[in-house]
Amino acid sequence: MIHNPKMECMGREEMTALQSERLRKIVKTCYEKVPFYKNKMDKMGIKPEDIKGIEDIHKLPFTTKHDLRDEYPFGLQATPMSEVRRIHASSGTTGKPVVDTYTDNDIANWAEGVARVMAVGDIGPGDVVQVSYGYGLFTGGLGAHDGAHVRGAVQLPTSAGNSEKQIMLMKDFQSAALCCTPSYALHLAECIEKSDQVKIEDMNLRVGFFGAEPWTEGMRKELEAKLHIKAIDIYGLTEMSGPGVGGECEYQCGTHLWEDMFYPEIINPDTLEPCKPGEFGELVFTSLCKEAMPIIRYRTRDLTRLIYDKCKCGRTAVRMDRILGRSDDMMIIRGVNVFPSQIETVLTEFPAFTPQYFITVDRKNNEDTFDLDVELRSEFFSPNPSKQMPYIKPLYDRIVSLIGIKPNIHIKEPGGIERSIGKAKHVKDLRNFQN
Ligand code: DLL
Repeated sequence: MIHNPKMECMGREEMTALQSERLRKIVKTCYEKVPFYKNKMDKMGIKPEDIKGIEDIHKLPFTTKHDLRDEYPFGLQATPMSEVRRIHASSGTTGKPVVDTYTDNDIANWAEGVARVMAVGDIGPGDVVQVSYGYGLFTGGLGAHDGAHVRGAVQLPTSAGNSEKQIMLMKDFQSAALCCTPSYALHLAECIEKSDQVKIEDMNLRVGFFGAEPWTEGMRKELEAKLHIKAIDIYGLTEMSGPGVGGECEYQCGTHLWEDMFYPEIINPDTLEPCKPGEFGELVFTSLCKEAMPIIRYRTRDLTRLIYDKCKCGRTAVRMDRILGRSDDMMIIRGVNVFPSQIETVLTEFPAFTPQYFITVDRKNNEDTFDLDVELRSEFFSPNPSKQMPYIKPLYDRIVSLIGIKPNIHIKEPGGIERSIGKAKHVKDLRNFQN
């Protein structure tokens, strides 16, 4: 079901005109109300009148996470606090959190973006939407909550954690949708499998809205098979309000971005020049409707590409490919670029392994070391190392051929790798003590 056919299926010309009108307005607001943008634009010799339409967007300055931290907490706010109704923040690994603030309209637009994704699962009145993203400063919980509200569904604010209770409520309240990180969804699926009290057949789940971290097609297959659902990818970031910047349609062939609200660009992260259509690069967003804290050309660090081909679902909103990883997640090991998601992709090719993994990178005798903890499923596990060898060898060969580095593989017992209730942590890099 399409939530907002007018916006989601708008013709390209009309969309460009709408984006242009919204861009002109947001640039004027930023210039007049946010000294940070006025200074940047003055330095570049750009005035709001120079921005005639969306085709001029490349004349505008970028905004980085670093800028947001420098302007902490409210330096980028364009409205007085009396118009702000909510504050969210995302905790980075270091330093001050990134803050976003919202007017009433901002909250309504944000909820609309999430509702568009939930409509893909036909979520509506009578459907219990179990929101197992964390509630709090993190945008996942309240974002999914408000989206379910717009769809007229029943909001079940379980928040993250307490898995046994999540499962009990999922069964007793007959939740139709589960919203959480894909890694937590997998953990819940494993708990259901192990449980003597509940079986997946007792559940009424039909769809999951999973996001907040990169995940793979293999992980999708696993979640769909274990939870008997359709697993839909939902994307977003705090700087652009939160979840619901875009989401997959029922064909699961890329994430439709809600271009009427968030204008996407793909740039080469080294040269900062636009990439050719279809080329992989860094995703950049301009929030076209945000009132409290509009952001121009935000460098997300997410690496992906845009797909402009027509989609079977009828939506014209541009699609983005799965997020390959974040440029700041990329590890360089013995000179080779490695993304954690590549390991997940390989693992899901091997039925004996769960998709759980943990990477430890270190440097010994001036050489990078790459240790990979993986988990065998209970039916394949044996504590006897010689019985593990037949599983290690093909996995090792596949990683070497695909990624080009030789891992030291360590087999853990089922459940031996720590599970997370929110975004999963997959890497410890001891070389610079930053991760
Ligand atoms: O993770 C918002 C969100 C909540 C999205 C719930 C989806 C569901 P942040 O904490 O600011 O916001 O983190 C944003 O998470 O730049 C991506 O690197 C990553 N991310 C979010 N969704 C996806 C996804 C929320 N579907 C950062 N696939 C983003 C891959 C994702 N990465």
